[in-house]
Amino acid sequence: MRKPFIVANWKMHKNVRESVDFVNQIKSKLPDPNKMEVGIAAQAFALPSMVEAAGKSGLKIIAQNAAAEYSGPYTGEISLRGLSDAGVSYVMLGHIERRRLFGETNENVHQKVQAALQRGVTPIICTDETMVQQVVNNEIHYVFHQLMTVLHGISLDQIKQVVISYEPSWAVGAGQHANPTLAEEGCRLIRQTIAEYYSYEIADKIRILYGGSVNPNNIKDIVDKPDIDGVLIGRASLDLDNFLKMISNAQ
Ligand code: 3PY
Repeated sequence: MRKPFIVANWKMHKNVRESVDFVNQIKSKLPDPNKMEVGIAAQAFALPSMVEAAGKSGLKIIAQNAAAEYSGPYTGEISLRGLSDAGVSYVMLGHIERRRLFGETNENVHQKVQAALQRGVTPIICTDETMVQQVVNNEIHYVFHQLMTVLHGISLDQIKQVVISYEPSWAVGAGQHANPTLAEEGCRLIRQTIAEYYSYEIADKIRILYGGSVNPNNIKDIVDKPDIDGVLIGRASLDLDNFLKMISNAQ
């Protein structure tokens, strides 16, 4: 059984106080951690205080990015060593906004994934595609290519540890709509890719999340799809009551 994973992606929102307050308020209201995992991807400066506030509640504190390099002259980068020392358990890598706005390539993401695995921080590998690629050109190879470049050289033992997300650009951002059927198609394609490249057994165990315009009204339809094991939630996760409602609706 793949345990559902509900992840808030706060992007560049909330300061340390707001982030810690949120953790303090949510930590006693989490679902049974044996049945569902909940995480928050927050800004790097807030992560250590959030880890401390989360304590043993089971809430996962997640970084939104990290550098591939261990340490050195990389001004402004976030080190995996620092994240690991701070008790951060997951790191999102290759989010569509990192790729589109900051020019991250599949090769960059590949190096970061390898570095995260070496440092013991579990990568949430983000893949994406555009509406044109998905619907008009029927380019099913786009996500396949993206995934294969990122996973190149990742061993059987390592792949078991990763989480993958599928965030089509046609659903990410303000005013867009999620389409549970297309979301399932994308996640199924990713699972098939893992099955062909690794094995059916691994594909059956790996968690694949969907991200893009998830809200309290559509979350149940999305997580009920057979190949979708959870969600990444943008804007709708910033408000505590809304996020709690989504966690409850997803169960
Ligand atoms: C969104 O839903 O906007 C996201 O980017 C989730 O990661």
